[in-house]
Amino acid sequence: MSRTCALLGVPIETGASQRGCVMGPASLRTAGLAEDLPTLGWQVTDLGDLTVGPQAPKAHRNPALHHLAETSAWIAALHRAAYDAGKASAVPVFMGGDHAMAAGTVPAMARRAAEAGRPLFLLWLDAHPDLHTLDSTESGNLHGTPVAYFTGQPGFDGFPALPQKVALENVCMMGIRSVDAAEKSRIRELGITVKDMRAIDETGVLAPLRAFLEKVERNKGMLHVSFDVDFLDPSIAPAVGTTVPGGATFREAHLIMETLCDSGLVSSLDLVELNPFLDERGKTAKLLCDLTASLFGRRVLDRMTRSAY
Ligand code: 6HN
Ligand code: MN
Ligand code: MN
Ligand code: MN
Repeated sequence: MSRTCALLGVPIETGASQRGCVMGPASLRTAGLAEDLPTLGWQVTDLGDLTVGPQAPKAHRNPALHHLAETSAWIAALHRAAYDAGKASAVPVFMGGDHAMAAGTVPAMARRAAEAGRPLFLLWLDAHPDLHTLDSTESGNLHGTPVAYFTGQPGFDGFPALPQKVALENVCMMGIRSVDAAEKSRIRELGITVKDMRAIDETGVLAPLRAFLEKVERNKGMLHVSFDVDFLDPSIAPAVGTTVPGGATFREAHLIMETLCDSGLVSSLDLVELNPFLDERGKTAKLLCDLTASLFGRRVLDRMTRSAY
């Protein structure tokens, strides 16, 4: 694989309840993301930030929804820009921005995979399953909806037409610990693989991750990783508007990234929900850069790869 990586900034914050994610890409750049990866042998191109202009409001029967028109415009713009970023490099990295952006990046990566004749698999690292529809969300925050959208659930009139859906059986969620009632029944009905924090407490992160990676490999899949800052414990990653106690530790998160790197399977990455307004001296941005470096090959000591996972 040619070791090329493209960074695309996606300063969307209309899907969240608190403002600040608009500064996420700038904070990741300031923390040194584009400088870290070349030291690991990657050729990095920064594609700059995507922009979306003002939108006329869109009405919806769910009165809780806010910023539907703007968020929908971001998603449509991302369907194109993320797909192009995937053409420009082996591994595009989408620097968010709130998690509504996954409704743009994931279908674009699914389309890219389909054109290569391969299925797209998705590793969702998050405290939340983000499985609401436009009707079931009570907060009205659209960052709580992307997974239901890109797996093709009904209830998304108001979002752009889905270019390519992701098969439910190709999704694996880890770190989940805050699930709304409508999401809980949807997980049960759809049969999505969800390794909640209790499961991780019981088995550690490696066993479920290896099982998932073996499935990706068996199916010759491409793998998109969607990393929500709130996957991490708030004590190490305070810069997110939706902190939930009991998240992944520093070493659990690095071990996931190191194991993903060894697999050689990751073909795209979202870094989402970083809210620099809530950070403490850049510590969360720096941690995200270090985790990304682990994913792109930083090691304490050299190791055998591939066979090791
Ligand atoms: N995220 N389930 C909650 C809601 O408002 O619908 C939280 C969503 C969090 C969104 O993790 O990107
Ligand atoms: Mn999320
Ligand atoms: Mn979350
Ligand atoms: Mn909710």
